[in-house]
Amino acid sequence: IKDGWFREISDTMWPGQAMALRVKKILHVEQSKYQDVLVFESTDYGNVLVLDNVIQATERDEFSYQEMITHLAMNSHPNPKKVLVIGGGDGGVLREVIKHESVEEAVLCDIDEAVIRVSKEYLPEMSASYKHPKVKTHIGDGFKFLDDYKNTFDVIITDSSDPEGPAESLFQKPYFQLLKEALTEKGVITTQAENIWLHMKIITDLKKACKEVFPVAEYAYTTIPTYPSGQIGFMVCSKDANANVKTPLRSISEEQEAKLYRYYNKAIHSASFVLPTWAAKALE
Ligand code: PUT
Repeated sequence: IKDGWFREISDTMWPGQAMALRVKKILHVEQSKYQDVLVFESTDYGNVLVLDNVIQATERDEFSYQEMITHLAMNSHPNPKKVLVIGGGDGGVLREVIKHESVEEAVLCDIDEAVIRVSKEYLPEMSASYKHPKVKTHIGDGFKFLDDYKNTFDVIITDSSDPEGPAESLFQKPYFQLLKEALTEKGVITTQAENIWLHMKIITDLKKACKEVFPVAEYAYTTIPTYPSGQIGFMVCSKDANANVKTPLRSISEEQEAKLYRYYNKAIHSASFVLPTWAAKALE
């Protein structure tokens, strides 16, 4: 933070560019066991969670990411009862998961208790989900956690930070193999899959790894002003070779959608898989 502005500078992940947010007040600074944790109040985007100098969530636009990463997976499964969230310590994905009445249990596994603790204090709308009776929380390594579960979860959502630091292994093939084994027969996953303008190499490697493990693996995306270049994607994969994840398998009325969601709807589910020509070619 310099001259009252937070600047998201990364010479490796987005060289030569940086999102900046004006700071009203610094709320929390901590070096946890795994990363630098910062929460500040911004002048225009509400409270902001930053890990290792990278914006993870702002109160103003988080719903775009949380809704899309969650409902693309949840609505691609016929009847999701047991759901696992890896990462996602701010609680926003959990909040979206428990909107689905079919859900009997939602488990969250995040490696860093500091993220959960500061989110409970400074991001109340996202972290309210931790109080829900269907929610269970586990602090630990997602990789190790998954190893203990076979044929257990209907949907697994990996809400990770970027592939530098604690989340690196969550972008590699052995992780997807573990996810597949932990899923039930028609299980579905979504995972954070980065930006088409900045990270095509990461995305092509990720898609290749997913395709080697899952019969269905597609890239979808959402728009979000405070992530680098305003766009972030997801890999949506299914264990069911006949699944068409581009069309929601389950849906609710438009009125119900408008009450429950601010970004997600049936039309945007399908539209989110439509890529600009150059990106579609790169991902072929
Ligand atoms: N949870 C997604 C974080 C992405 C940061 N660039």
